[in-house]
Amino acid sequence: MAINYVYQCALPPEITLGHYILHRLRQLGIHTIFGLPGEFNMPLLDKIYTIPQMVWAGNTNELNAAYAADGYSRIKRLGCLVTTFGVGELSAINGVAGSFAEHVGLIHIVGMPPISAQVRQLLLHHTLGNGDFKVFYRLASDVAAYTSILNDMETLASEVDKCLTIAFTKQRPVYLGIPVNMVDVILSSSLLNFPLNLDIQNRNVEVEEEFVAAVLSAMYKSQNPAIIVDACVTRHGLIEETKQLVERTPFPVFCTPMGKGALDEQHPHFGGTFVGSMSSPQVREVVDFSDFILVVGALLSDFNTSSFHFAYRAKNTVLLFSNHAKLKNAVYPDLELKVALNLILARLDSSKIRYRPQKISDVIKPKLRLMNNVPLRQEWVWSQITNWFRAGDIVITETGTSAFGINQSKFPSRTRCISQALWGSVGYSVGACLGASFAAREEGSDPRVILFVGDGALQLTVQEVSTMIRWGLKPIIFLMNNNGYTIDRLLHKKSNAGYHDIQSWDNLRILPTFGASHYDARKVKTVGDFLALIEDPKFAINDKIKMVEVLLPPMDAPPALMEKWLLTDKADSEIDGRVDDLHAEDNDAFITKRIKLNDNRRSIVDYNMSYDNMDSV
Ligand SMILES: Cc1ncc(C[n+]2csc(CCOP(=O)(O)OP(=O)(O)O)c2C)c(N)n1
Ligand SMILES: [Mg+2]
Repeated sequence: MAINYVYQCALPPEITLGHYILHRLRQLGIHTIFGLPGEFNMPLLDKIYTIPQMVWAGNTNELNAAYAADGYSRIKRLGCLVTTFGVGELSAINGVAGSFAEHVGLIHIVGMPPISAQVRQLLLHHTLGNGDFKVFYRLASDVAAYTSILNDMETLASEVDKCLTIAFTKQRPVYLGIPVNMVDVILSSSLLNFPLNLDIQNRNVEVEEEFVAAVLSAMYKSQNPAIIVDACVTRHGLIEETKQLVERTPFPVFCTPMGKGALDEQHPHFGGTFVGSMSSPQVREVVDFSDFILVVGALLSDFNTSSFHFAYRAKNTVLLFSNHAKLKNAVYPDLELKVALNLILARLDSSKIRYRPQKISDVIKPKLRLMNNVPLRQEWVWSQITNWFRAGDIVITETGTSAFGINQSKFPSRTRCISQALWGSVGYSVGACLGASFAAREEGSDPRVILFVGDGALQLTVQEVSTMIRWGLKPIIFLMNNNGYTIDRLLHKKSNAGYHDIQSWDNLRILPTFGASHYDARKVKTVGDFLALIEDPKFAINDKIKMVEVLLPPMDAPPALMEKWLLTDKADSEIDGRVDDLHAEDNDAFITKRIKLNDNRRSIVDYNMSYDNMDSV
């Protein structure tokens, strides 16, 4: 159906290809574009400034730009990254691969040398000097759902439309190369009056109906059902549909770490976070003994499942992946998540469900009140911060201990969560925080963007804090300072190895160093400091950029990670017998861990993690 976009925007009858691309992005609600300029993309960038609402973010490097576009996309369902040929695009490729792995919609536009230079195989700068202008395009193709170079005059507009449609509907990166001489080719603006068709194509209705009938029949019969919500629900914008599923079935529902933010965790059916064998006993009790499990938006990565340690007893497991589905052993290729979920809702007759709800135990442990002078520890910090979150927040965590800590929290309704748990590229969260902050600002309600980043991770991508300041963005950054790479210290037994150390920075000076004049920077060391912080109503307002340096012990981690450490050590000790004494006691408020190693190269770790001054309220 035609719309009157050209009239609304007072566009001339003819526009350039560059304008066409940017207007298409604008029609999808994409107003911020990330990347760096280069001579092969500047004619395109010039046009951004001519279109109302469009913003060129201008990042400090292409890797951060890719992370930012990914973070933006996780809120808006599409991100746009523009880089220059060779040097720019290769710097971005780690971030783009992350978007590919994690099903994030991204359009990566690469400004290429003019076609004439390519045909003559000139030894241009940014080439490998061998006349091969397609080498980077080929490299990109393994981490893209679709790749295209705009060099055919006949198909320019349709090719742009195809790229955007695939990126949006498949939620994967698409690579779009534009030779610089093509950017000003003239097109009819009336093409913009025909909106992109974002409906799922090539559906097989018979197969879909057969699948959904089988799913529902298993669901109706089930005595011990469970629903697990995973990462791809948010990617495909299916939060509302998932909510309906939760409302219309009485089943207990769980999220995976990557699915956090896709569910209303305050809903009475919410049972907690499912992390395979690392889940809490209450969660395992339900999930491990289910006879019907429906995983919505499945990604099932190692981190989501505690390295694939999950013991569904389900006779009937239904996995709704992004672009296909699985029922028991049968695979339904090309059955899109959106289609499958909507059809389940359309055909669901709740009166046929046999299961009668049982009480779900609360996942959050009671608050612990500690003496004010007690030094901070992760378990306590994460249990407190959960009470500080509020509806609408966008919470971002980094690969490292914070990705585990966040699973301890129970979010208020409508909290959104960003983490890159599958790809796990350290430093991602800082770029993603920039992207999410732009997306948040575009929402109008200006939700809080809260970042938890490790001291190690920050050092990889810290420059992007400067872009936040440049644009007056106001994230609240918790810098978890534990003197280096704690997660690696725990997961690898050589906890004292020098390669886990980092240069310590004067972190409170980061914001002013990057030019912030209106900011809040503080350090918290003790329980008292932290309580004062989260009880301060002024601190809770996102009126300026804030950084809180949270000082934590180098060998401390959230309980789930400590348990993983313990399990790994135990397994290792069984293999090589080098651990003389491994002993752990664990109750709610007290963990003691003692490890003696008989390897002379390592010092004895005698690590007592108990809180001496702890008393429960
Ligand atoms: C790009 C990249 N390089 C290296 C790694 C390996 N790695 C995983 S976690 C980590 C350290 C994170 O340290 P920090 O941010 O301080 O978090 P902590 O665990 O101390 O809370 C490293 C280096 C990675 N995942 N990604
Ligand atoms: Mg650290």
